[in-house]
Amino acid sequence: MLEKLKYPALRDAYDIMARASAVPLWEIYDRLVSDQPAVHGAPHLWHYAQMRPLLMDAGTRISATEAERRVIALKNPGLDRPGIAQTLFAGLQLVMPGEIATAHRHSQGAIRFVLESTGGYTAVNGERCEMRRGDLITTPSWAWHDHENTGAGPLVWLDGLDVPLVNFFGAKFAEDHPQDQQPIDRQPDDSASRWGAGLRPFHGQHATPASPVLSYPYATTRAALERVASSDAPDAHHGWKMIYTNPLDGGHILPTIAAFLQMLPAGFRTRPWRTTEATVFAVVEGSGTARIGDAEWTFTESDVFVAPNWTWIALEAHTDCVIFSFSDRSAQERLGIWRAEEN
Ligand code: GTQ
Repeated sequence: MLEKLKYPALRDAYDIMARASAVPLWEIYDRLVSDQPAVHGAPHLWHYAQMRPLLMDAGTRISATEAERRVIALKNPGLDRPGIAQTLFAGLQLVMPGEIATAHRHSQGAIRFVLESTGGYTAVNGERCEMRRGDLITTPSWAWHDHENTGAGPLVWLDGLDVPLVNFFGAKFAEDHPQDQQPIDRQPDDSASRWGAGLRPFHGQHATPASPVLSYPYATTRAALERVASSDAPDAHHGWKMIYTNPLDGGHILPTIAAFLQMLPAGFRTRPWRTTEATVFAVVEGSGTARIGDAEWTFTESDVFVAPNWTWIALEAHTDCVIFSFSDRSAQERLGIWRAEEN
């Protein structure tokens, strides 16, 4: 615990403290309180062209039922736990044609961003949310969810979960549904109709802090972004960027996780910015260069990359780009600790 001591002459006192399960704060202060954040984990990019064959191979070797969730987790090479960042878990999930991933629920909240689909859905709280490329689906804490591929090709999406945060707090719970697939007792688009059409139910209240809208289809979000882009100049740090919102309060979609969609025109280079949140990016359309801290990669469609906390981010579009991202900003804002800096 105490290696290089500031006051080696006090070693004997520290040894006695240690036997009393105590530590001198003055020896460890800089590790606990510092003028700038420590960066957790490394910037990293996972090329979809490299990850897809690993997924498809897993698809021939283990069934979705055997695996329960056939997910290849994206592990940050700078962390010793299976997260993509200190606060976030991410993975690529595969469901093959005709397969289901059985119904369960857990206290960790999740989002799914669809990368490949010929038909399929995630069922959440009795509603089937269709999965098409670019669609965002939320599964809030403790919501029943199961997945099914109803198409002829592989169904692949990026999972984002607040697993490290929830587990850090010691609030990890899970249970299986008694049936493989939960009963469907709601129409498709039920949640969007009740909460996302500029209307809300006349009676009753939504009880949880997560958005009651479960699905944010790409057809809608892309069209919105495109319309904004046609009338506004791109922001120097973000291009055209919008935040997926909870219609109840205009806040983020989950109490822990925020999500964003941004467009960059061909040739555009963002100015650098950094924030205390860790962010995971997934490229929906186009190609370009990402500069994250000291790392630099070219990216193309379905590539995933992570920017750790307090690390400079700059994006350059080679062609017109649409980029999805999610982060722990929602949790940080609720705790009142979120900060950003622009260069
Ligand atoms: O689909 O329920 O990537 O429970 C990790 C844990 C996905 C899921 C993950 C999960 C799920």
